[in-house]
Amino acid sequence: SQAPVKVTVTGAAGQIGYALLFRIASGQMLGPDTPVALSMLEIPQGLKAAEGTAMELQDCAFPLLDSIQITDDATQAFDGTSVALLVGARPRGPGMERGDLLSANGGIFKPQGQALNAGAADDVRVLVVGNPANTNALIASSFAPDIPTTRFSAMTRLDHFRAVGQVAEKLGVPVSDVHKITIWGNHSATQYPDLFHAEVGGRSVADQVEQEWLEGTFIPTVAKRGAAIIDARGASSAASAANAAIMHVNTWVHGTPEGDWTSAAVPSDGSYGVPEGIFSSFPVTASGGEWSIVQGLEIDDFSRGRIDASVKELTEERDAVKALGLL
Ligand code: NAX
Repeated sequence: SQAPVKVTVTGAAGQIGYALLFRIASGQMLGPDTPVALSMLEIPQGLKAAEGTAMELQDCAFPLLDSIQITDDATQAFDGTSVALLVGARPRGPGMERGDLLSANGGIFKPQGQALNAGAADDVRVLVVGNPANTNALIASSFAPDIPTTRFSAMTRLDHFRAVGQVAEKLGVPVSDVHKITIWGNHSATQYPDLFHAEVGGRSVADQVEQEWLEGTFIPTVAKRGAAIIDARGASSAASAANAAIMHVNTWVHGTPEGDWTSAAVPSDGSYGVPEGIFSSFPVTASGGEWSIVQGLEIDDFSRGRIDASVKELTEERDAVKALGLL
């Protein structure tokens, strides 16, 4: 049978980590034929809770779970890893300015990038979930010069699924009928969920909904969904975020279905006027373990303005981390 694949989860004792680890260990991420050697990276205060989660993982007796490592040492955690899920991040505290937030996260994603560079497996794939996810991916990848930049991506799949859910509800169709949804830009409130290229029943979704719903309800509902969940649940999205991470890696490894695409924040190659090098969300397909940005979509003025606004935020974040010496 296949050799175990090392999968590293950072922030393993957090709430997304708790929802994520059991699904990885059960085979839902890499498939039913791939044994997993799990590594859980935490800060020292998180280690005890991580041990508790590891006890529960053991108590599931997952046939695919080969081993569990728990550590607060990034070098150990990333040594030989093939899939790294960077979930642990510094949340914005009260009164914290954006510069402070970027700087605090630079203090996490710089050493993690360096540790990945030093020890990750040749086939490593890195997904950044921890916010600000796009810019954290940029920082980590810039400190991992020996790993191709395209092996890093940041998560907008949750935003993508949120958009799918809203469209399915609006049109009264199953989610499986909704295709070619795109999230453009930053995983933040400026993100642009695009319905002009989305299809239901072979027809543009934008043609099947009122412009007023699209602009006044759909876009803000998707962009502010995270805040609505916090308001209702008293805690931020966790199981849905973990699901999106599982599906992101699953798609990256196993590919997108013929005739459809998904959304992920990948390093821009200049496509659609997005400055090269920044991690921006695009319509993407995956094949052979590589993302490709879907080319040739027509972008009308409405979409252009929305994409540009979100990309502007990303270039500002890039410039801010550059000024902090993090690039
Ligand atoms: P929690 O606060 O529950 O967990 C974070 C965990 O990370 C904690 O256990 C903490 O000890 C650990 N940690 C902090 N610094 C670390 C480091 N240097 N190395 C290892 N572990 C470290 O947060 P949770 O709800 O799990 O969210 C995690 C991150 O995901 C946050 O940054 C959050 O903003 C982000 N999200 C991103 C989403 C996306 O779509 N890209 C959606 C969901 C989520 O909001």
